[in-house]
Amino acid sequence: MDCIFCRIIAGEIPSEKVLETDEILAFRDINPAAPEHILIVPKKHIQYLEDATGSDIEILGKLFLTARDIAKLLSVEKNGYRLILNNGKAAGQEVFHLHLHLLGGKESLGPMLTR
Ligand code: DGP
Repeated sequence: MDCIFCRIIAGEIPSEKVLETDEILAFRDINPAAPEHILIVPKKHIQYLEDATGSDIEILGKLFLTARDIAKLLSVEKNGYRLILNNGKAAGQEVFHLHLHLLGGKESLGPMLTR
């Protein structure tokens, strides 16, 4: 298995878990960009959004609902938080296993990178 997130999900590499369900594992990013920086990862290996199919609609929805639950768990939902999905090289995707980043825990997360 050469996917680092698959190895974390399998328990071969330790991680600081925040929430786990049958289908999703959420754990702290090793290199946090904010006080709360959580990676929300489907246990199913999906490399890019382009690889997701109609049968993945439920898991994609659950990623967002889990992000919402984690925001509440970490008490960042009132101040606000940012969700990021880096898809592909130009976006800086480093781990080729689809995941959401949840960033929060500071007053301002800064401007969004839209250009
Ligand atoms: P991305 O650029 O969206 O593919 O982000 C991948 C993130 O994964 C990056 O912020 C660092 C994090 N990461 C990489 N390897 C590990 C690891 O072994 N453990 C944890 N907790 N995070 C990792």
